[in-house]
Amino acid sequence: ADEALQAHFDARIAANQRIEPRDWMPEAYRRTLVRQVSQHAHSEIIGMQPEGDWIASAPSLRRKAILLAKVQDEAGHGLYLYAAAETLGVDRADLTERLIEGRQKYSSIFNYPSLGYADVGVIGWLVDGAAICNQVPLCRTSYGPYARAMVRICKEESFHQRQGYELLMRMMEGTEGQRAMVQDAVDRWWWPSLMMFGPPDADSPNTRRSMDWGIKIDTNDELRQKFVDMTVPQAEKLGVTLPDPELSWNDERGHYDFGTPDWDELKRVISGDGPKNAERVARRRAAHEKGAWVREAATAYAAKRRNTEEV
Ligand code: FAQ
Repeated sequence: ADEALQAHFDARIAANQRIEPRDWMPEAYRRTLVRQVSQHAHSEIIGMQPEGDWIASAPSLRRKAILLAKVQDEAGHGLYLYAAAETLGVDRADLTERLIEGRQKYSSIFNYPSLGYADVGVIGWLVDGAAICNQVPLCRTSYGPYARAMVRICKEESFHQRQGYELLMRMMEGTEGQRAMVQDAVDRWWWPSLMMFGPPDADSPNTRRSMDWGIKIDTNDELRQKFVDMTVPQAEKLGVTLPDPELSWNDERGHYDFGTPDWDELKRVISGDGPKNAERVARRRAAHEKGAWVREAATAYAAKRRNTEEV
């Protein structure tokens, strides 16, 4: 019977049909999705911190309203993705435990500090830009709930990217000092943004199988190239220099050539030893512990309502 189920699953993947929560799926497919979707959810939640640090010191009421809305969107994306993960038979509370105990990963990018307000713009431009590049193809991923979550998230993400770019355009019209702040932030975030796409293909243990299953649509290097090609003209228009002397248009390939990211740095950051790993996880843990009374109250209220309804 298992063979028939497997054959049915393989045929659906081959025909580009979606797998839904109640469909039979191989255990390894389910586990891979739990891993990717929960890491993605954790990234959104931890990803609130670098920008969240600037809400209280936004330079104007308008910028504060924009930033608050963006960070709230990230919380929404996280919750949306936890809900998608739960359709795979895992529990959100358990996933949060795994995150704050350091047993599950989240994106390396959020382990770098945001040192000035220009960082808010650069995170929107480069980090959300990289996120869109990675996530637009995932709207066609084979697992239904993840694909549908991506459609909605991408719409908001492209708005986030534009708000970042608009903020930087305004700063570039400002003083010499403001332009220097933008350039400094670009210098610090460029290479970590390229690392968001993961290790090079030759060193990516999961890509092959995830592509066979239709979970991933493109390889890490393909998406990284797409991001570079899309971003270089934006940098030119903005008037900033990307910190890579090897960056140049290659007519033969029809793509930009670019330098090699520091893969040892990516390994260090992924394994917990980045500039801000300890602080990000500690803060998430503290917020979770501080919120215990809310969860208890909500659970007690739900139980009370159930009892009243029964009577
Ligand atoms: N950071 O074999 P692969 C956002 C791990 S966007 C940390 O290539 P895979 C929006 C990988 O998990 C950011 N870990 O793995 C936002 C694996 O470890 P494991 C979130 C990384 O899965 C913007 C190992 O290395 N986006 O949050 C990283 O096939 C602004 C080997 O790697 C997503 O999660 C990394 N950069 O490909 C929010 C997108 N790269 O689990 C706030 C969905 C690799 O075996 C503000 N995810 N690893 O122990 C994906 O597309 C894939 O999971 C990849 C990795 C491409 C990230």
